[in-house]
Amino acid sequence: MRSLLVTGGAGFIGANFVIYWTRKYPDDRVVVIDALTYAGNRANLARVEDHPHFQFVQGDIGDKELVQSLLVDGKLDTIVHFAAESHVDRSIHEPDAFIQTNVNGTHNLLKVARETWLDSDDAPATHRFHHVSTDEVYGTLGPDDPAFTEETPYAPNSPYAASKAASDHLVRAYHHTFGLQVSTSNCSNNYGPYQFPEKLIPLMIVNALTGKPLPVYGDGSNIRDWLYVEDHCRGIDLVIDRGRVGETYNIGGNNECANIDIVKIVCAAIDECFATRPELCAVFPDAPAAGGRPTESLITFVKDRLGHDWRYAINATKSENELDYKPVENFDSGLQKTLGWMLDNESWWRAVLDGSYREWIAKNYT
Ligand code: NAD
Ligand code: TDX
Repeated sequence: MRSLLVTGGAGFIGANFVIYWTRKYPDDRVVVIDALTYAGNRANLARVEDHPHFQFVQGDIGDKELVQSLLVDGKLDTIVHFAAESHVDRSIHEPDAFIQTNVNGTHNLLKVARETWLDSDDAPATHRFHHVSTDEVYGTLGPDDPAFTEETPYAPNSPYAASKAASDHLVRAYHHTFGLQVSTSNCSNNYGPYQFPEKLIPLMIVNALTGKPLPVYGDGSNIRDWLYVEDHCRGIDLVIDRGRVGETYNIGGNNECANIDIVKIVCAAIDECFATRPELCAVFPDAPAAGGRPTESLITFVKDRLGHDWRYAINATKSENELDYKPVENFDSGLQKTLGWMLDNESWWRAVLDGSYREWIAKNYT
């Protein structure tokens, strides 16, 4: 049995992970610490609020006393670290918060973990600090380059990627220097329920349903490797359970696709939903599909992202061989689940978009 501190558990992947973990390990304690930034949403955890071993704490991972009290008082033995500023475009406009949370925040967690788990007489028999990172630390690939392995040299290109790379190095250093029992996973682009609609797939779905342009950066040829969020959660579980301490594992979805093709697939899936569920026309009257027009008509090519990485691709052979990791979803099945969830949870994304979700939570969860 484990007692977990999940940082950033009210964000997209963190919330999916908490839902996954409490379902699979109902006897484990799960404490979430989340600062509830614009990307954090208590409503993402609604499904676990009544779980007997779940606790939510609003707070900053940079708050040393708070993190220390959670680890010590709760006798927690595992940290699963998701909390971060996570949107590349924001890191281009306002990088400071990325350094503060992703670098300094991670360092604060490592310091507290070291003091509590290595330097204290009261330490648990075993511990684990699992750090959730990204493929963006490896930089960008050309069309014929082999996919990123765990041995690919780091070459981060955006302030976001650089801040994640710095945090990965700190995690590695706390293992090498102090003996902290760490593991790191680097994964590709996630999609699925609860993703903040600033990222490509949920943004396209929301804009398509509300009749707004679908902004494709540059010529849309950039390639990403899409991973359904539950497959990512399963991968993290395997790393924590079976991964070797001090090691890094890549987690991918085996689904490379150009952005323009992803957007067209999303558009076609929406058209099909409206064709088979005519009641959607009244719910989303501004969607082109409600008027019988193709959703693709909303595609608009816009100015490219500064320093836009061209291609990411994950080689997950190490995780497959050592951990028996394999993604369950292909892009079609993952998109059906994601789109179905977005169609059924209009109130969630409308509340997130108009920033009124705090009032929405107060109304629904207190
Ligand atoms: P997200 O932006 O949806 O959620 C981040 C969460 O962290 C939010 O709930 C936010 O409130 C919280 N947070 C931010 N700053 C905090 C602080 N100082 N203290 C406490 N909580 C704070 O992000 P996500 O997409 O769920 O990503 C989770 C992790 O996975 C990140 O570390 C990210 O770098 C990594 N990752 C994400 C993807 C992806 O495709 N989304 C891919 C690879 C890796
Ligand atoms: O409106 C858009 N139009 C567009 O063409 C948006 C939001 C994105 N894009 C492009 C940029 C990227 O090539 O789509 C691709 C995906 O963009 P994002 O969803 O912003 O993801 P990306 O920049 O690839 O980073 C994501 O994957 C790695 C996550 O946001 C990171 O947190 C993760 O580490």
